[in-house]
Amino acid sequence: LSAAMTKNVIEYGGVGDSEEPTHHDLVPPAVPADIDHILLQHNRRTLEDSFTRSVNFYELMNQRRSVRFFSKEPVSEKVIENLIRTAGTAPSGAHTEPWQFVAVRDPDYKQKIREIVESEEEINYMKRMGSQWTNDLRALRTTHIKEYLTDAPWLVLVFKQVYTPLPDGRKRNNYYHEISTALSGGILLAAIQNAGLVTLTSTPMNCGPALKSLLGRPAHEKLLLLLPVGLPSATCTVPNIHRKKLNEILTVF
Ligand code: IYR
Repeated sequence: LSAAMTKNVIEYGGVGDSEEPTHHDLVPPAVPADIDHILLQHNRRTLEDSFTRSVNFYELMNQRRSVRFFSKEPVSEKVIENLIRTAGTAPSGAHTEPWQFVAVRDPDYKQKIREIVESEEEINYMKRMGSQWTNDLRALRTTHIKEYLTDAPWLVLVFKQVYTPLPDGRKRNNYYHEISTALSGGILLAAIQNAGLVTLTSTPMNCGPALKSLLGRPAHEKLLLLLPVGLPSATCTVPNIHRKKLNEILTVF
């Protein structure tokens, strides 16, 4: 994310009135101002190779489905580490890298997460979502019961860091923390698909505070996504839905 972000400099001062923030008021940036610039590493592809790779990647990603029925088969921690490394390659506002991933394999933690999510989702379905929303979801056949939360070998929780606390007690504002972390989530979905694994992009409503406290996450983090990661169960089904055609999603000038 490189677009104009300079306007926020003023917000640091916190001195109000017409006083300009001084250098003394500025918290240090995530990247030091005197960092050197180096030559870009770039693998140039032939036009043919570029085309082939674009088709192949599309075909891989077009097979991604949101999966709600998981096998209990394990997935190695090394694979999870590589998926998170990949998610961490996402671009971020001012290179603040405002994300934190919590990977849960421990069955007791998974059980507690399931209890928190199911009890909130029961209220979501009964009261908070309302009849329009629950009706819009009927085709998906979802309910507040979430067996995948204890069946999947891993639950990956994606937290966005709204600010970064500095050792001196001040806070560094994380520009675009939501979209930066959402982009890392998208890259994580691609990495999961590429590894031959499946996930469900879930955003548990009203569960953030209880899950944060269960996992001991600090005040500056907010839960963005909860992804069960693993393999589909032998009897896994998905709704027979289709994607929009290219001409419905692309306009070219
Ligand atoms: N969070 C609930 C409900 C739900 C909401 C949407 I939007 C979905 O696309 C699917 C489900 C649940 O996980 O069941």
